[in-house]
Amino acid sequence: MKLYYSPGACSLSPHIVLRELGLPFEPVLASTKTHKLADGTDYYTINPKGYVPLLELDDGQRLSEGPAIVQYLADQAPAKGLIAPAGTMPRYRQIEWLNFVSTELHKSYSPLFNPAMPEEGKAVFRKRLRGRYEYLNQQLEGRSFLMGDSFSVPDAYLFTVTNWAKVVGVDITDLQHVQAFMTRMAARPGVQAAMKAEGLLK
Ligand SMILES: N[C@@H](CCC(=O)N[C@@H](CS)C(=O)NCC(=O)O)C(=O)O
Repeated sequence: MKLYYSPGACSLSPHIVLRELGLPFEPVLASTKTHKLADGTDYYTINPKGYVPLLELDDGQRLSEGPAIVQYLADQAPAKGLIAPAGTMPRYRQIEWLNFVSTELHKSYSPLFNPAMPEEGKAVFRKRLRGRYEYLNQQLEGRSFLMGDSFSVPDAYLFTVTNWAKVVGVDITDLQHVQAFMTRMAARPGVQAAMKAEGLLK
């Protein structure tokens, strides 16, 4: 498999999942700024949507959208326990979290990275994110991970987007359960391996 990624972008989430699962894959850098690969290939010819992540399977099929990719990956190695079996209530809870991270967090961060967004607009999204993190802080009280005691795919996605808070000025430093979650995640070997491979850690 190939994972098209950009350092520190939302593609870090499937990257973490691949490392946690120990599946063989080739990381391929795709710039979110130039939309080109290192060899100059136009990334739009690979993913017409132009964004990362994109997973290319061994049979050549290409799968986009982070929440779909992490579920696909975790389903390849069910014994690792990163996703609940399809049709069970825990699976729907994981999809519920993936959707929350995607639509309530990830896509509220996006305007904060957009130089065309005026400061007043950014303030609206910072406030919105702060509210979502206050909810998350309550949810994480007494839990190591989103699903309870064990790490699963929505945790990789939550960790990935929450790393952006300090970059774009969303102050969540006082939310102790969110901070404890981030510390716990950062200590995982799979997370460290993905971050090192992306040049985010020495
Ligand atoms: N709906 C997509 C969104 C992915 C996305 O927002 N990717 C960003 C990086 S975090 C990107 O590649 N932006 C560059 C672009 O849109 O051209 C998903 O959930 O996978």
